[in-house]
Amino acid sequence: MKHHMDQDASEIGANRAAAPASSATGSDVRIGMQATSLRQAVLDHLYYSLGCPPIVARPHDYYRAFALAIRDRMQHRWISTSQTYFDLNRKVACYLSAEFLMGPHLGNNLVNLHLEQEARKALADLGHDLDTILACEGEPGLGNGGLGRLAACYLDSLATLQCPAIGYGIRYEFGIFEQEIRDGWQAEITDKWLSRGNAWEIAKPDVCYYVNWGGHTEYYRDETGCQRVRWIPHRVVRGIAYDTPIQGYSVNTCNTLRLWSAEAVESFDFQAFNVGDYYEAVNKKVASETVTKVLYPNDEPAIGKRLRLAQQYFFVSCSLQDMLRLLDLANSPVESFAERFAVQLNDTHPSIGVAELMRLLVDERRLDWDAAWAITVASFGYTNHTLLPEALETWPLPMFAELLPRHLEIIYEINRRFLDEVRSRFPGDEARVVRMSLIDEEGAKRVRMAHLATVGSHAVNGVAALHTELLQTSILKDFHELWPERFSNKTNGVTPRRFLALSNPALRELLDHTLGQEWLTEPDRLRKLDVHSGDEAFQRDWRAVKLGNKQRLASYIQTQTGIEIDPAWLFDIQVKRIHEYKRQHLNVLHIVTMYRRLKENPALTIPPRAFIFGGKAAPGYFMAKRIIKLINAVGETINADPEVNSRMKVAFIPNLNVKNGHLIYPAADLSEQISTAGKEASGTGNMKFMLNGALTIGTLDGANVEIREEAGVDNFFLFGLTADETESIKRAGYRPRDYIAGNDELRAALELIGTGHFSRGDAEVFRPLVDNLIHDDPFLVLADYAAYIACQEQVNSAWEDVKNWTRMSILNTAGSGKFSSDRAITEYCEEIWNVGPVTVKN
Ligand code: 26Q
Repeated sequence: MKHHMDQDASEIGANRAAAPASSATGSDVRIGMQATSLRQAVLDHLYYSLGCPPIVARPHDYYRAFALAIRDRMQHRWISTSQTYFDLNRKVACYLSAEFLMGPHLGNNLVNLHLEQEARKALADLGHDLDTILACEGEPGLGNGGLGRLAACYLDSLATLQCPAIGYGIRYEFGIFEQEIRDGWQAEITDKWLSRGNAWEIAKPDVCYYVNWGGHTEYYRDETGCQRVRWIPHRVVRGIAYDTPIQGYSVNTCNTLRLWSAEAVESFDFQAFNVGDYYEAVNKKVASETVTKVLYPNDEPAIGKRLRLAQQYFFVSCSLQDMLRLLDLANSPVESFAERFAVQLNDTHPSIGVAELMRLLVDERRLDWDAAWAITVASFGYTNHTLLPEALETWPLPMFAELLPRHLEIIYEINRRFLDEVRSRFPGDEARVVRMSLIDEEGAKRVRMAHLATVGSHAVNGVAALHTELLQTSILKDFHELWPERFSNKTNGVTPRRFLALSNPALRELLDHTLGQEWLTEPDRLRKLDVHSGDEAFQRDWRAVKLGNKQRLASYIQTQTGIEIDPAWLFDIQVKRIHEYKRQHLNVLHIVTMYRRLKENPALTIPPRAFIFGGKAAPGYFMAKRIIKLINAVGETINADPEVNSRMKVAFIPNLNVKNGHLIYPAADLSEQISTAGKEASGTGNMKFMLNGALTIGTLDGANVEIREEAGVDNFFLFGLTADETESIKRAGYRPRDYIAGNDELRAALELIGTGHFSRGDAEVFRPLVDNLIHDDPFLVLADYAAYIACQEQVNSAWEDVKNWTRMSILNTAGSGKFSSDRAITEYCEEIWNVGPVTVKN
């Protein structure tokens, strides 16, 4: 190790000052931060790691060799980070998440290591362009959307803030499907993200644990005569760790993302006396390994998916066993678990951990129940991400009993003790007991995972101020009344390294030049942009940056869809999962309204706009898939109509992911955040847009409320009902027809869609959508229509005043500091985890 320590060049940031190019010898090839060393490292990896002579190497080979070279440059930081945590016995934040939507690693690691310039030089020397090489990297799509991406941003911030942390999750063999658009419909393609290898991960076959399923439990007396429980499982699988380095920005800290992959335990080398046994063994092996095969592509639970429960238990059990092993390695008593680990549950998906930790402590480590429970509650924290009742996770009791018989017993015991507490606090209130029980006894019995997570955690949080408020007054009201001190808000955040520095290099440069580089770790400094917001020269620079980003996106859209968009137009963008509550169809109603106005009055002058969409629909979500078809159908009609297509166009960007997100967020003039108030827990795309200077048109929902406060209420286009108003309208009996009767434009727009104007006369294809709006409209699209249209007219007038628009754009970036994930993580560390920073020496 010694030779690593005295490498000056490996001091992060050292290469910012132009250092003399050193000759690439010895360890330099592994850790040297200059272009010459990098160049040699790429050549070595091409040859020795990939077996690829430079003469036949293609850009993707260069990408892989280059990625390996960059991983080498994190390796000693990675090892000394773990070593430092271990030596100092520091408390570690363990972020348990069924999803991590990391995005491409290479560019981000270059930013965090300050290696971009040297990398560019090294590749240029080899005849390659850095951007071309970056474009070769696919992304590990191990998440559906917001929740998985939040986990990734939090890992970035934890490392940057030098906080001891491990991300624990699942190494799905197939991530979220790739979306193609065929004839306007979504088609799903399997995501084979591992087919060309993964340069970032290191398999740790020695870090492995057994995970049991099924079978039954037995009661027995141990040597001391104490009654204990033994779980006799029906099946066992092994979880193998795959580690990925998470390099902090401008620090030595390099944390770990540890993902578990399932392997069969049944050995293959047994003497197969007859062929039947052999094939049976193969079948078992295949069955075991399906556990981590594929990510469920829904962002809400589908009922009764046994494999999903198996996935959750699998990764949670491996992770908790790993923590206990780390404790043992440090010779720390199991009683100190809660002083060494803060375990955060990213939604209820890992909440079986509450019962699993109890099982590990009581059955395996032989602690008494009360001691084990005190440790469990002190260790866990639970983050809720939804209020939608249909999105709350529950499991049918029979399935639970079959897969996890011991855990069900433990949950019953937790429940018995918990309900005793409820009864003693609220004597005689049996209705409350029924509401709060961990078991839903109404109809077919179910285990309520949100209740388990809440009872088993010392801290429960929502993800935006409004969401936390609603959490405490709706789905977790009873729990808030019982334990108000457990609840707090932690408004989400996003990492400015990936979502500004990496994806918007032109803006980064302007900010560096105007404010100095410190804004990237102290984003409150962005406030200093206020004083420049009216400055004409600065405004010109600001607009030039935005225009460049719009050109970049326009050419991407052109290659992906064939649709040509003029970068001078207003870019109005809505990208996110397709959901009725997110109301992409409200956006479509505005488009159709503008289309109609132009058709009726061709002389109408409106500022030209590009309406840009993107997002995946869950494969089984009928309405969402129709909304995609509707967007594409309306687009096809409008884009082909010379009477309107000089003033409006519509594009649907296929396969929204982190990678093309890099092109999208920086190019927006207008960010669409138009969910029904009270339904979007927070939103994080809204923050990515704001950071990049988009203005928001939005409802008072999720973090929009705080975005509006930080941007200044005059720099935000607000419309629509509030969460309270939405509720009272529903209570009073909402009748969407009344809104149609009162608004000719709305009626006409619905009619155009419903009669097949955008579907070559096919009146059937959008019938379900239109009927649903007319007769049911559960998300109050029609109730908010008029306000939305009026607000869009304000957007138009604001856009026409270029200087004022630019000023508002600048003020949005200026106010975005709060939405850095560094701020969010600091709050988690201080208020929930009690985890503090540790300096890792080089
Ligand atoms: C659960 C059980 C079975 C199968 C799938 C699921 C499942 C998977 C993913 C349930 C939910 C999700 C994802 C939810 C999600 O992304 N929620 C979003 O979280 C963001 C981060 O807090 C918020 O900003 C968004 O408002 C919220 O919708």
